[in-house]
Amino acid sequence: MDSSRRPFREFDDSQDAVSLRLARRVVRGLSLSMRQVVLAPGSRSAPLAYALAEAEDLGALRVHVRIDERSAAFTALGIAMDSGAPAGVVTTSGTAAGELLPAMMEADLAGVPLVAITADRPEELHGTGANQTTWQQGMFASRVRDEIHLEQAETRLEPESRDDMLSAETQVALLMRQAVEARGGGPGPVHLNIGLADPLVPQDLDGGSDPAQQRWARRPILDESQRRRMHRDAGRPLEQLHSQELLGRLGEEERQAAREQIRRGLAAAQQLDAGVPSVVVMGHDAPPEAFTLAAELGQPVLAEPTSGAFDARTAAVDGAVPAHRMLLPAPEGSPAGELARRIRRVVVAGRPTLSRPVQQLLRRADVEVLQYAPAPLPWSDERLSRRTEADLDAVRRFLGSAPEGWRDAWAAAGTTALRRMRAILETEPRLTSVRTAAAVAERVRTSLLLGSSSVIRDVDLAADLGGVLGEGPGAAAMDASAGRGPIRALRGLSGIDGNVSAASGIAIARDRRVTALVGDLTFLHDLNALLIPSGEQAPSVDVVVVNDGGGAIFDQLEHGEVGRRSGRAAQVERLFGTPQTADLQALAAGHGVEHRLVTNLGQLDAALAHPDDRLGLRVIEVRTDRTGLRDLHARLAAVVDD
Ligand SMILES: Cc1ncc(C[n+]2csc(CCOP(=O)(O)OP(=O)(O)O)c2C)c(N)n1
Ligand SMILES: [Mg+2]
Repeated sequence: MDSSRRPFREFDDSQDAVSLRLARRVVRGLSLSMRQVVLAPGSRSAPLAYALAEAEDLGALRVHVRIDERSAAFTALGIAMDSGAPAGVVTTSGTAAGELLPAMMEADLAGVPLVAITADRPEELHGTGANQTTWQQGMFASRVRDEIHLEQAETRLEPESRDDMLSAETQVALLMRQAVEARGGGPGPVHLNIGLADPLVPQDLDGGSDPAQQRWARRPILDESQRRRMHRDAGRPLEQLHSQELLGRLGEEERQAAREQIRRGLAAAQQLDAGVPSVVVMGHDAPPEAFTLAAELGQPVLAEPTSGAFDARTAAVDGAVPAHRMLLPAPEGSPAGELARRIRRVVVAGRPTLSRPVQQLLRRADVEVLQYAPAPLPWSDERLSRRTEADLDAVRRFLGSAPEGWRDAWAAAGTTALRRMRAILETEPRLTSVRTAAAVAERVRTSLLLGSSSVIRDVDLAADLGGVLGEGPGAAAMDASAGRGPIRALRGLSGIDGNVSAASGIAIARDRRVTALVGDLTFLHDLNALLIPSGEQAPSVDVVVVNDGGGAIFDQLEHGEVGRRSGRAAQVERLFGTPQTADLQALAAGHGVEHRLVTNLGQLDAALAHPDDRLGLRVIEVRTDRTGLRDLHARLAAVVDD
C-alpha cells in the first residue's frame, strides 16, 4: 500500500488509557478517507481531541478548533461540500451533539458526506443522573446514511485485530465508505457515537519527550514556527502555591476568630449523642419540603445554588451549610474531615450535578443513600443505583433526628471555611472569577441565571447565599433570601449553548429584569441572543460576562494536569482552553447593546445597582485571568486542612 496514504506505523500504546486507545483507532479509521476535522471543546470528547492532535502532528489530517458546535458542523459541511470528501465534526456529549442537527439535515438533502462524531458517556451511566448525559445513539436517525455506536468496553483495540471486522478502525472505515457511497444511495451524512469512560486523558508515559514522537515515531507536518504562531498565548508560567503566606497576611483578629470557630465546631462534633448523623443533599430543583424536613430533624443541608433553597419562597436558607463542597473532602483529623467521616445517611433531593465531593459522598460504602422523589425524575430511570422514595414519612424515618450539636458543627465548619476562603480571595491582587461570581450571586435581587461551566461552581463554592458572613450588601439583610428571585441554570444537560437566550426567556415570562452570569465562551456561543429584530422589545437582561479569554474549567479538570506535562501546554490550551480575544464591547456596540467594563467590586456593584424595571439588554464585562486559577483553587481547598 502507498505509504503516503497510511501515515501510521505500528505502535504500542497498550499502557495508555483505554479511551485514548479507542480514540486513536477511530482516528486511524477516519484518516483513511478524511483530511479535515472540525473540533469543538469538551471533556467527554477529550480522547478524540488528543488523538486528533497527534494525528495532525503527523500530517494525517488537519484539525480546526471552533467554539460553537453548530458553526463547527456547518464549517465541516462546507469543507465536505466543496471537496466531495468526508469531513468530520467532533463534539462532546449533551446539547453539544444536538447542535449538529441543522447541518446534518442540510447534508442529508444536499448529499454531503458530513461525519458527526459525538462523544458519549458509557452506556452504564445513562439514566443514573450523570451530568451531560442523554441518549445519543440514533439521534440523527432518518437523516443519516448510516450510524454506528462504539462502546469502549466492547471494542477490540489491539493492533492484531486490525483486520477483524469488529475492530474500531475497520468499523469507522466502513462508516466512511457509507458517507461517500451509501450502498448506491449517494453521499450523505453519517453518525459515529462513541461511549468513552474515565480516565479521558493520555497517561504520562513519555516522561517529558514529545508524546506524538513517542507514540507514532513520525515527523510532524506543521513546522515549529507555524505551531508557535497558532499557540502564541498558551503556556504561561505557573504561580507558586503560597497559601500559608496569604493566610499569614490575615489580620490577627480574623485568625483568632477562625481558630475559635474551628475549636467550637470540633467540640460540638465530639459531643454527639444519640441520633443519626445524616445530611440532606439538595441538588438542582429539589422539592422544598426536603428542606423543611431537614430543619425539623436538625439535619444539615448541603444545597446547590439552584436547589431552590436560597429563593425567597423557601425562606429557609439558614439551615444550609456554606462552602459544603470544601468540607466533604477535608483531610482526616481536621475538624471538617471528622464531620464528613461521621455521615452515615444521605437523603438526596433534586439532582446534584455540580461537585465531585458530593458525588464521592454518594458513592461511599459506609453511607446509606436515599433519593426523595415525590414525582418521577426526568433525569433517571431504573439504572439509578440509589433507592428512591416518594413518601415523605418514609424519608423522615430514614433521615432520623440529628445528634445534638450535629447541625451547628456543620454550620460552624462551613462558616469558618467560607470566611477563610474569602480572606484569601480578598487578598488577591486582582478581581478573580470566583470572587466575581460570588459577588454577583450575593448582590442581585433579580432572578439569576447561572451559566454552565465555572460560574455556577464558583457560586456553589464561595457565595454566601445564606448571608452567614454578615457583611456586604448581600448579607446585610437579616434574611439573605429576602426579595431574591429564583436562581436558575440549565442543568438538564449543562450545555454552554443558549444560556443568554434562556435568561431572556425568563425575563419575558416574568416580565422582570433577569441577571445572567456566564463565562465568555458561554456568552459568545449564544451571541445571537443579542440579535433582536428592529421594532421588537429587547428582553431586560443584565448579562454579566466573566471574560477570562477561554474555557477555564478544563484546567481544573484532569486536562490541567496534562497541560503541565512537558511539551503539552500549547496543545491543551488549543484543544480545551480554546483561547479567544473577541472584543465584547465592539460586539455589544454592533448589536446596539450597552456595554460596561468592570475591574473591581465597587464598579460591579454600581453596574448592577439600577432600577429593576430598566428596559433592555446590557453586557457587563469583568475581565479576569484564568492562568492562576488552579493555584487559587488549591489554596482555597487548603482552608479546611486544620
Ligand atoms: C454546547 C456545549 N458545548 C461544549 C460544552 C463543553 N464545555 C463545558 S464548559 C466549556 C467551557 C466554557 O467556557 P466559559 O463559558 O468561558 O466558562 P469558564 O470555564 O471559562 O468559566 C465547554 C466548552 C458544553 N457543556 N456545552
Ligand atoms: Mg471563560
